This record gives sequence, structure tokens and C-alpha cells, in this order.
Amino acid sequence: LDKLYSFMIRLRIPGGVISAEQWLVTHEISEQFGTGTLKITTRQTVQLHGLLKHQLRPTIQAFNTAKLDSIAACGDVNRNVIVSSHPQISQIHQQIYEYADKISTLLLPKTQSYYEVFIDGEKIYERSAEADPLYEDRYLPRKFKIAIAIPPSNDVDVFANDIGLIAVIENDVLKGFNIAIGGGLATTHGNPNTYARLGSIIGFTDTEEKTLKAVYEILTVQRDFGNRVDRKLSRLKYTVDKLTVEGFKKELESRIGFDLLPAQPFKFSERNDRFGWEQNHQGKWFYTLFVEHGVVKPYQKQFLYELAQLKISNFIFSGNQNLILGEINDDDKSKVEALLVAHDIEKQVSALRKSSMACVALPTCPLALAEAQRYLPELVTKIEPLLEKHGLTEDEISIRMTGCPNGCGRPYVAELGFIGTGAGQYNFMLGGDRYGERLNFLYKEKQTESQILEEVDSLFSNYVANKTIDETFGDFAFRTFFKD
Ligand code: SRM
Ligand code: SF4
Repeated sequence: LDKLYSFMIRLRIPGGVISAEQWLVTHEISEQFGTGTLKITTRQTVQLHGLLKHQLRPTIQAFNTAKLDSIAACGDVNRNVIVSSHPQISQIHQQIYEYADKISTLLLPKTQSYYEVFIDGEKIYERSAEADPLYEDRYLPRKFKIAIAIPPSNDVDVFANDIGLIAVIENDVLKGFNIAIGGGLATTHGNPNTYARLGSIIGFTDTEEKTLKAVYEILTVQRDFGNRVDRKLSRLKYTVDKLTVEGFKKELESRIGFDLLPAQPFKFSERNDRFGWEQNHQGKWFYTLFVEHGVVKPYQKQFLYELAQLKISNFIFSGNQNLILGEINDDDKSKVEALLVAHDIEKQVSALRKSSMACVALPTCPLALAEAQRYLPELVTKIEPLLEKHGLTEDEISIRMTGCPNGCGRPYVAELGFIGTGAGQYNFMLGGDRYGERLNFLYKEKQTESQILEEVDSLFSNYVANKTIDETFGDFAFRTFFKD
């Protein structure tokens, strides 16, 4: 008798946009084969858990009929390419969104084994075998992540990615991209050689051809120079530091055959999603739904199912684990509003909760040392009265939690970060900025809930008494407590 293996499947959705038809298929698959839970991830896609081994093929086949796949959603390849998700913030979002698709396609492994194993059983050698000039016969030393940010929003945490592209826009024209390399968050408890790192900006590209070429060759540098001995030290960030930023850039320029242009100015002034209704330049409506830590609750799932059946909106996952219902015509807005009311969707949610993010952790993640998405909601409920006590209820302080130091909920770039060290214990990280441009630091080790609440109370009190005008909590905490 075989063991009762159960699997998680994650989709590849560059830019995080799917149609109503694709939502319906995803919904139905989750009911038929999964646990029923849909989990929106920090990289603009969804995961289904609890798939039994014999259900894998029918699941993947069903996704395939809806033109959805799971190729390169995991593994030592380029992962889901993410993009700032609010279309209304820029008239040229569609143009930038297309980059996500192009980059994802450009960097897909050429192997057809996915189709042989999961779709139609046709032998790979019966298909036209295609060489893979990018991954060759060895793939990358480690997973690889790319994000595209559209200022003023850094909702993708662009500097936490191996490659971060920052769109430079002037008078509603896309001028090109600043390129940041070597971002990555994971550390390992007790291994001082591991560290979180924000991407370093190495220059600017002003045409699509140059941007794609630079992105592609950054991967080949990592393929050829990355550490293949120690997986803990094999992400691009370590390669960049080994070669030095300048050394990496030189190697890259020799491969692309042109010099990168000097980086262009840009400014981030938001990272959260814009909840509720917004209208874009073409008059289309977008509604952003708060989905706490990406776990779609049953009443939300029912609402989304009924909405998808109307086929009047698309579904856009945000890098903050929320969901945007997009491209809604003026005439259809009232239908969505009626459904929002019927399902009692619009709840009062505090600014802190809206700025919170947590990874999956227990019970499904095998690497979890502590709770995250099941516990952070409870911790936030206990912090909310402290915010009230100190007059901070409107403050959008970012709070993030993960069950281990891998950093899936990006806690290293939060103002308040909690990283699991053991059951009920967290390293308390403090002093990230609000927009993801500065790492936080370890403030207190292995804190229990009561210690966390006591610290937070005292920090809020100190903040209110001593902050400068317009100083955010993270900036205040960094200025006050960070010791080099
Ligand atoms: Fe992650 C591994 C969940 C975003 C760093 N991550 C895992 C696994 C697959 C555990 C495993 O290897 O067995 C988790 C599955 C748990 C489960 O039960 O579902 C997992 N990671 C997630 C998600 C679902 C968290 C979430 O709640 O949203 C995110 C899925 C993203 C996606 O759709 O592709 C997720 N993971 C991230 C991020 C954030 C990001 O990419 O913006 C990071 C930190 C950024 C980075 O990569 O530096 C991240 N995950 C890791 C790592 C550490 C990688 C490293 O450099 O060492 C691991 C462990 C590994 O790769 O060995 C990991
Ligand atoms: Fe699992 Fe750790 Fe990632 Fe959380 S941060 S999902 S515990 S690997």
C-alpha cells in the first residue's frame, strides 16, 4: 500500500490576473480535489492544499483546460513574475503587465515533462526536443524571483527579489526600468553566513529588447557563478556579494553587449493595497477586497463564486495577499455592490490589520517552527486596543509574521516583524520603513505573546511622545533603537 501523500499546488500567473472563467475553474477544483481552501500568496497567485496523489493529474488537467499551469511555480528556476497590481495607478499598467508575461515566458524551462507527466502522457522523446540554452542541463543553483514595481507603489516589495525592475514613467510614457539585483530575504537560525539583503540598483534600460536581454543574462551569470555546493548560500544575493555589485555588473555588461544607463530617479510612497472602489482612466471600476493573509474565507468564496458566474470582472491577486476585482463596467458596478451587500463583505478592518501579512506556516508548511497565518489575526486583535490607547488607530503600521526565518511573508521589510523560532516564540524585528526600502533589525529574541504585547505598548508610547513631525513608526524605531 502506498503512503497517503498529499500535495500543494501553486499556479503560475504572471502579473496575477485571471478571468472570471478561470476563477470558476479554480473554485471548482478546490472543492472537488483540494481542502476547499483557496490561499492567495505573497507572489500574486493561489495555492490549493491537501491534494492526494491520485488527484494530481486530474487537477492539473482541469487547470490546463482553463489555460492555467503550475510550471516553474516551484523549483530552481524563475518563479512567478509579479507586478504592482493596481491598474488604475497608471495608464500604462497594461504595457508593463505585458512585461511580466514576456519575462515569464522567456525564462520558462524548455522541458515538456510537465505535459508528459501530468497532461497527456505523450513521451518527451516523441515531442520535438528543444535545447534549453538558459537552464542547460543544470537549472539554476536556487529559486529565482523577479518583481516589477510601478511607482509610487511598492506593493511587490521590489527590493526583496533577485531582480527588481522599477518602471520609470514620465508624462504617462514608460521610459524604461531601473534594474535592482540581489534582493532576497531568507536567513537560517544559527547560521551567521545567511542574511537578508535588499536589491542593489545597477542601472537603467530604455528599450524592451535591452530590458529582456539584461534580465535573461542576469540569470546566466547566476547559473554560471552561483554557489552549487551550499544551498543555504546559493541565492543570487550571495553571488552578487561574492562578485561585488560592480563585478557583477561588469560581467553582465560583457554578456549583454551594452552598458547599462545611469539609474533614473523614482519615488515610492505607498505599499498597501487601496481597498474598496477605485476607477481607472478608462472609467472601469476596481474593487479591492481584504483577504486576511490570503486565506479566502467561506463567505468570501461564495461571494466570489457568484460574482465570477456573472462574468463581469476579472480577478487580480495582489502581492499583499489580497484580491482586486477588476475591469468592471460602469453599468455592472451596481451588480457587484448588490453582491457585496448580500454577502456582508464590507467589514470594518483596522489600518494595522490591513497592513498585515503572514505566511502559511502550520499546519501545512513542513518548515514552520511557529504559527503565522492562523495566529497573526489574534495577535493583531490584541494589539488593536494598544493602538487605541496611544491614539494610533489610523496609523498604517506594517506588521508581518512568518513561522520560520525563510521569510515567505516578507517580515524583514516590515515595521513590526515576527519570525518564528519555536512554538509560541518569535524573534521581534523592528524598524523597517513603510515602503520596503530598508530592512528591519533584530530587536528582541524569542519573544512570547505577553512579552511582545508589553514591548509594543512601550514602543507605541515612546513613539507618540518622541516622534518628529510625520515620522512613521518604523523610521522612529530605526532612529531610536538601531545600533550598528
Ligand atoms: Fe516561501 C519555501 C510558502 C513566498 C522564501 N515557501 C516555502 C514552502 C514551499 C515550504 C517548503 O519548501 O516546503 C512554503 C509552502 C507552505 C505551504 O504549506 O503552503 C512556502 N512562500 C510561501 C507562500 C505561499 C507564503 C504565503 O503565505 O503567501 C508564498 C508563495 C509565493 C509564490 O506564490 O510563489 C511564499 N517564500 C516566499 C517569499 C516572499 C516573496 O517571494 O516575495 C520568500 C522570501 C523572499 C526570498 O525568496 O528571499 C520565500 N520559501 C522561501 C524559502 C527560503 C528561500 C531561500 O532563499 O533560502 C523557502 C525554503 C527553500 O526554498 O528552501 C520557502
Ligand atoms: Fe513555511 Fe517558513 Fe515559508 Fe512560513 S516562512 S511558509 S513557515 S517556509
